[in-house]
Amino acid sequence: MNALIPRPRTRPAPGAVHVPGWLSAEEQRHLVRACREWAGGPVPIRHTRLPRGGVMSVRTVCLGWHWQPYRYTRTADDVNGGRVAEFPGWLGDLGRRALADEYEDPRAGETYAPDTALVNFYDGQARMGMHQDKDERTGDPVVSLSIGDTCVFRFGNTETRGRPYTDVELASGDLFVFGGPSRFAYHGVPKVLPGTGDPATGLASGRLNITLRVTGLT
Ligand SMILES: O=C(O)CCC(=O)C(=O)O
Repeated sequence: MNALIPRPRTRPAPGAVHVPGWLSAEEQRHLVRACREWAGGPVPIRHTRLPRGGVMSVRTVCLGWHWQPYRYTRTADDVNGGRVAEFPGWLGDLGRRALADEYEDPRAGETYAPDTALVNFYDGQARMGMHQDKDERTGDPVVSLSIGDTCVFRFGNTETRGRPYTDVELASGDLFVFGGPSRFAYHGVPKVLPGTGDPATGLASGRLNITLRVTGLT
């Protein structure tokens, strides 16, 4: 990714927006430090087991609520039975700022109250298949932050895993928000481009993705 060539904001579908270079270098470093701490527990980062016996190539740790296919719980019964780390207030502030920027309206994020985050780590081989984020009980937007190696993010439609879809390169610092008519669109990560991240973020290799969501659970 050539940092000298500005990448424009795009809207791959109604309700979906990609904002390149949204996080500052310091925010990226701060998030990498925080992710490292979350990865250590109380519920450690793990490859999620799927009900049919498969194992995801991505490693995930959750905040606020623990996600396992296909539900949220307070305790990580598929890992160590522990309660996941609290969802920090500052991460909610970041989510509200993301929505305000997405809509280019300072008030747009005021009522956004994410209560869970899924922190995904991809090594160079990891992938994520096309899926919908639909275990939340609200239609509030998903805010997605990327750090480290660039990936190909496939953003599709709400009906099928197949076409039409748009492939978007998500680089370090990029923001992607999907809400409104795109909230339940299929999406996935078919490819990570190893060696494209900047080790100055604190991540020597691989890719971090953090998605903020509103579960609607109490
Ligand atoms: O890594 C990404 O950009 C997407 C992550 C994702 O789709 C998910 O956590 O559900």
